[in-house]
Amino acid sequence: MAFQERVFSGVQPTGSLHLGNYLGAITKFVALQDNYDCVYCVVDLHAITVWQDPAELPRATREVTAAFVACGIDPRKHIIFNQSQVAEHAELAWIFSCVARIGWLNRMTQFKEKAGKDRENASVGLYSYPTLMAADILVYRATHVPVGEDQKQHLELSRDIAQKFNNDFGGSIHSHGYGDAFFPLPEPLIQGPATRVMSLRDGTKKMSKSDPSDYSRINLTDDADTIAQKIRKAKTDPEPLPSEEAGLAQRPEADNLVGIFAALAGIGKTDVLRQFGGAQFSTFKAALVDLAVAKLGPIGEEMKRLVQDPVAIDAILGEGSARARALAAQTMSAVRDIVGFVRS
Ligand code: AQP
Repeated sequence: MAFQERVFSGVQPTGSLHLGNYLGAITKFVALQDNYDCVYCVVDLHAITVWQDPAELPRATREVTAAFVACGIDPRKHIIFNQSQVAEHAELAWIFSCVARIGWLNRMTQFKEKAGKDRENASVGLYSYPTLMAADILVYRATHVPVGEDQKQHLELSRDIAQKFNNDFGGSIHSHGYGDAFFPLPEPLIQGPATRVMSLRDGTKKMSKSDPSDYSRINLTDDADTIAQKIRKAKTDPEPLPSEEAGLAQRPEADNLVGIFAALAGIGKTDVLRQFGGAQFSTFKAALVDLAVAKLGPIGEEMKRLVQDPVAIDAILGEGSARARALAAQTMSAVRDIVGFVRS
């Protein structure tokens, strides 16, 4: 069955947005708006799978919204909203938690990493996070999902859930006139030279909001001096840059910085090495500082300007939520019939 093409993705309001979120996800969100109907969500229900200070969560939610707009997503053409304003996400997540198997969730590496050794003390929400993520996507029957490499496994689980729902309820889907399949199998869009941006302090670790060292990441709101300082201090090795991409193997920090340059410049790693092969890191880092400041500086400034006006940001979220709710309500109405819930 052919589904109407639609893009969905989300970002958690859990701290400062960084270069990894920008290159791995938000730049893709911006590019896709020309060719698709897009739904972009500030996933506050996901955020509370680990403790969030209620006094801080609204600020973080508005900051992610500001980042979406400052990076170039048009809230008039596409939907920007926060997840908790559309209750259908949680409703479908419950149904999906009855479709997904415990064995599937047991294989999720992100839960193992985030729960760490203290698994018994992790929230149930952190464990069932991927079923909510499947609901986020499928409540809009979205067909394409731009994410960073770290979300690949969760996306595969979303496809498995969609497939199992279609199989389990196949007869009912058919008898209610929805053809052979109600949910599309969403395609992950994980492309480009920076699908997994690594920490500036350790090229084997993902750049992450929760890393205790602020020097491990470039935040979208960092000023030019801070960006320059963080890049100058970024860990490297003593060799000059290679001329070929193969020379980056076994050099995770060099590979990461070249990937960041390539993604910011909109070129491939090969092109970067054509320009900088044989150069010392001091030369390359100086060029990377200029590029990063030129690209991120205006975004950070615009974000700071937008968050000054929380009423305007809340209006974007309110309007986006109303549009999202209308789409989600259609899906849930059909899902209730398919599952066999009585309406009276
Ligand atoms: N380092 C990264 N490189 C490329 N893409 C990344 N993403 C996150 N980190 C990188 C992508 O950004 C989108 C939004 O991520 P999120 O905020 O919803 O969740 P996350 O992946 O848990 O982000 P963090 O920074 O790693 O947070 P913590 O520290 O809380 O775990 C997603 O598409 C993600 O792939």
